[in-house]
Amino acid sequence: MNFVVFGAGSLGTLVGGLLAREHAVTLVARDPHATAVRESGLSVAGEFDFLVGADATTDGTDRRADCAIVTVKAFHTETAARELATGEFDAVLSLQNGMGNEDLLAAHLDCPVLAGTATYGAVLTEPGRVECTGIGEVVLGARDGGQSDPADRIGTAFSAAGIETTIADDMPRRLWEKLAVNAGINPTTALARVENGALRSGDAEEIAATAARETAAVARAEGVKLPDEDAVAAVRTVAEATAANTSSMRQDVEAGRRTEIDAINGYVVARGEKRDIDTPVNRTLAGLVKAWEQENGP
Ligand code: KPL
Repeated sequence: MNFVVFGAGSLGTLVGGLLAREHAVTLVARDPHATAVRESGLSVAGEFDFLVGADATTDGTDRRADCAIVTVKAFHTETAARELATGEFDAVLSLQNGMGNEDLLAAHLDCPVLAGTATYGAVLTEPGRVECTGIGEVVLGARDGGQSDPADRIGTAFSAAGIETTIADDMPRRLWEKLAVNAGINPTTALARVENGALRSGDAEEIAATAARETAAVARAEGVKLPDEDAVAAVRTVAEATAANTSSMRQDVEAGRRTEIDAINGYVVARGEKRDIDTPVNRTLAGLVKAWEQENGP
């Protein structure tokens, strides 16, 4: 199979590198990362240790592939969708944080758009080199739930490349569960400047768990069956599996970049308001990260 990865930051580069062991992969990335990959290959370190060949470009227009994987930040989905619309793909898979990305992509594209979640820990350490700081899993399927032939094909291709992959028929619930994980882990680790593993005990664990419980309450109000215990257990599992990881939001804060707070905790607060559900911990976390963005963000 051949893949194009749109938005080869930390996670996109890791997923692209793992897939390139078995499939033809093109990364759409920024320079100098794209040039380094094209000229010297992609080095995957940490939990893995290999160098693999992959194509890389800074131009996302007019691409063709069996599958385009979207890993851009949630606030760049619209731009990515417009670029994707100039190309040809059998299917597009979103592996992004936050909610609503798949609908936005589908509004611009003719091909099937699949939903996915990835819980791998990844850090881009230098151009052409990504470190895997926690082995997680990929879950993918039809964005509205149910069976999907493209999801089966892509899931099989991911598994063939050695990526732990589940093909799911309940993606709406899985997306809310991943939202609970991100709502608990991302702002907490970004504000406290700690690794994900620091959320396994103490008050920080309770803050993350409460953010996840609030997210589950909003999910249930939206008709998605996500018990509090499942949301909290998912946070614990990911904090454990990615204990040594610097979350994507902490990476953004440390690099002085805009964060995905609006698509994560901001989304929970907004949907909660619509459903008359109080989400004080999500509101506090979102407010603090927004305050940081206003002072320090781009
Ligand atoms: O999705 C992540 C992120 O950092 O954005 C997790 C899974 C929490 C890994 O850090």
